[in-house]
Amino acid sequence: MTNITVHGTPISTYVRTVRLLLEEAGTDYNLKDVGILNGENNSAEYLAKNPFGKVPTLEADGEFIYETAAITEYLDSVVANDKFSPSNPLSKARMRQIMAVIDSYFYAPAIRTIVIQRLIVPTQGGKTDEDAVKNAVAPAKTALEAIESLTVGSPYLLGSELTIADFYLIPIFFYLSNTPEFEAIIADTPKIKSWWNEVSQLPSVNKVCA
Ligand SMILES: N[C@@H](CCC(=O)N[C@@H](CS)C(=O)NCC(=O)O)C(=O)O
Repeated sequence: MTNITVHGTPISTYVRTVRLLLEEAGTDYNLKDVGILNGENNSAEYLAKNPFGKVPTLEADGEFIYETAAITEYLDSVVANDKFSPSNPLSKARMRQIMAVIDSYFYAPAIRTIVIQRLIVPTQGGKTDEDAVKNAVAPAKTALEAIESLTVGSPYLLGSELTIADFYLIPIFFYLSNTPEFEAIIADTPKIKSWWNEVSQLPSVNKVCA
């Protein structure tokens, strides 16, 4: 059995992506907190594991792996018998497209701007940058509509089975759904709307994200 430690703070969406896979696989793991609000992710000790100072980093039997796509695909093979990757080549390509769209086009407007400005900045004594939030809605909407066109959406993004694509989008939705911008962003994505109603009820989501 692989000995698994996830290095990263529990509030991180990408850490939650990895943990959702582990929870759904029913695998035991350790979570080693690495704070991103207090700069612990840029300590020499952590940079030795991940030179970019991003969380998560996976430690598996003494090997360190960073980048969530690499981590989740590795874990899927090692602990879940590839249960969370479609065997059909086209569906697998769709899964990878959704992961890449999230990384490249959705995460920045949705989390780095809207969620951070609306949910984090005020709790740290700052003031929400309303212009930045306003300007992030259109790119977030464009990215989500691209994801909508790649999904089956019932009950999960790629059909009857959970895949890594679901684990990528769920943690972002968990935060974004608590912002006033959410309704505008999902206004033209009916499949993703019903997907969210379904997946937000999963016990693993409650355990990892709530
Ligand atoms: N490309 C990385 C991105 C990970 C990432 O952006 N993690 C965020 C937390 S959700 C982080 O480490 N932020 C801290 C920082 O940028 O200083 C991956 O796929 O793992």
